[in-house]
Amino acid sequence: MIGSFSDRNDLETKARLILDEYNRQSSEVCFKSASANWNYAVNINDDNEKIKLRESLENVKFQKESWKNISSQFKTRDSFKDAVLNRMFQKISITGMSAAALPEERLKEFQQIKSTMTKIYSTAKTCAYEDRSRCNLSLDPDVTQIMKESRDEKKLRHAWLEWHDKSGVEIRKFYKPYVDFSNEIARTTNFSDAGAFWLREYESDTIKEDIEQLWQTLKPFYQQMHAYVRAKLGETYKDQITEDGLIPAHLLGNMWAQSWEHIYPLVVPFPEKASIDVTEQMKQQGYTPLKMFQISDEFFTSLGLIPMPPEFWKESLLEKPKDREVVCHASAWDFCNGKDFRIKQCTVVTTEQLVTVHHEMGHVQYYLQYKDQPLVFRRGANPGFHEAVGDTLALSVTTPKHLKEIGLLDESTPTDDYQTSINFLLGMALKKIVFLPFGYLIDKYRWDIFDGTVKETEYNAYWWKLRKEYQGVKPPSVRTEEHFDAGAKFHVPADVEYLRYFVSNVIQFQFHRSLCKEAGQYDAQDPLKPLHNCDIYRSKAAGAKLAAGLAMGSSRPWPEVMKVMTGQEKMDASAIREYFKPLEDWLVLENAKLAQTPGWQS
Ligand code: X8Z
Ligand code: ZN
Repeated sequence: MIGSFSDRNDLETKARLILDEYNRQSSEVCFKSASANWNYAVNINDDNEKIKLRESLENVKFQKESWKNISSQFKTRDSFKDAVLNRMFQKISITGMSAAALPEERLKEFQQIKSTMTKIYSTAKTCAYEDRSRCNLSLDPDVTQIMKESRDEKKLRHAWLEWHDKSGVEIRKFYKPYVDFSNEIARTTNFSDAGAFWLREYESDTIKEDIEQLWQTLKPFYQQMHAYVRAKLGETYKDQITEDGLIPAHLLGNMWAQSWEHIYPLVVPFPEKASIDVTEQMKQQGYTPLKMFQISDEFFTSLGLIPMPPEFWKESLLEKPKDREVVCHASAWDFCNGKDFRIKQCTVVTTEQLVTVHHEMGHVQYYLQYKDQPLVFRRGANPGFHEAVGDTLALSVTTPKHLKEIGLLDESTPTDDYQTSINFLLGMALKKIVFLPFGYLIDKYRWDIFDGTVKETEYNAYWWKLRKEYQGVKPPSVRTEEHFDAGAKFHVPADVEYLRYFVSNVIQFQFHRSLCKEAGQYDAQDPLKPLHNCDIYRSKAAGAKLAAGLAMGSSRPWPEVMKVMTGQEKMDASAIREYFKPLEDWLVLENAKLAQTPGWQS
């Protein structure tokens, strides 16, 4: 007995040594591959693409070899006494097995397919509505701006169709091979398909059911928003709203109809009351992208969180360069060396992008908080946690109270009255509530492709089936199987799981509620301290609570991390419902007045 006990201790000591070495080496390999990826993303050209592909191949090879080596020494990998060791082994084994799934030549092919899809997406150009021979419009900022600002139905339709033709259509032929490769890797790693492989990060057998239940809880509210916006849009676009009750997807201020905040002026409940779009103020005050990041950094540090290091300010790319192609879709980078952290964002000076700045800074804050964990644990507790950090802070930043505090809203603007609150909450719901069905359907779509339910011949029909069913939107004209409209959304060609954003949209309100309590800014019993008015600015107590969860990385299952941050162990919709309660009540009455029945024919 004693002998076997000490054998086990010896084994654990040996395992720790081996993992330390693995950790050191894999951080180096990760640094090299992240650097090559970065160089390509900020300067798309053939040479940089080659280097990027070479380095990512090296990374995969390293993972494969390491796992071969480690697994040959430890047959007993699930039976260490130390739960942390077991967890590390389990994570490395998945990385190792998936790295070994494809022979080198096929792996190269897979990497190339993914790279080509992102390149098509990031470099696509569309032709102008006014002059069809001028074909130099990029998604960021040109087409995005048209979708946001134009109220000319024909121009919007043109921009929408152009983008879907120049991105999605071109990407379509690569998607089926991508699906097959992804599934092959997942299956060799003992998952049923690539959808199940993605979902492993939520560490729950009931994740799909849990998400469906959250959606069912929030769906009636979404339908009220949909009905109200549809009625209001009917006033601007008279012949566009028809019997079926579906809203044409090109009229909602955003290419994917995933956030409707830009049509706020068309749907504002009380136009004579204050609005919280402070874009004009930012411009008047000479805001620059850099200033937006500084403002965000100041908010983080006011909570006692970690300031961005000098390397961040030196190396980040905060504006779109004029002389080369870049991947404009915003992202935050961890170079795995504990020193280099960067953001890449083609920032424009708007309120919406101020929120995106906080979103990205939230990712970097997470990286900074868990930088001393072993590499395998330098991840979000689950992918939704990573997306939720910056958004949680932004819930405070965009309150009228805070905007006044930082001088973006005039002190004398009345903001505490009922009507202004409804305006404010409607603006927030145009982002947060409206996003939910979109955040859900992107992966529902891909799960059903990965598991074989949906065939290649139905890729586009199924996309629109879900868009109609969940979002209640329809395309501006007939779509066919020549099109691939899902491919016109970044995360599909870029191979990025999307459920994370749905999860984030729910849990960020749980985080907000908990931090607001901690900051003494919210009291469920006190009508003068509603959740939507809370600003945690300068609360060291709130910051400490957040940091305690972030610093854990993925070293523990996420319910434990959530418990540290909120006292709750489950995702639940009560916080988001509570935040929006006055608006939901108002919408029900308003829709009745407008004789609007929520719902549509899908
Ligand atoms: O992709 C992003 C971030 C980078 S993680 C800019 N977001 C999703 C999107 O743009 O579709 C943030 C909100 C949802
Ligand atoms: Zn993000």
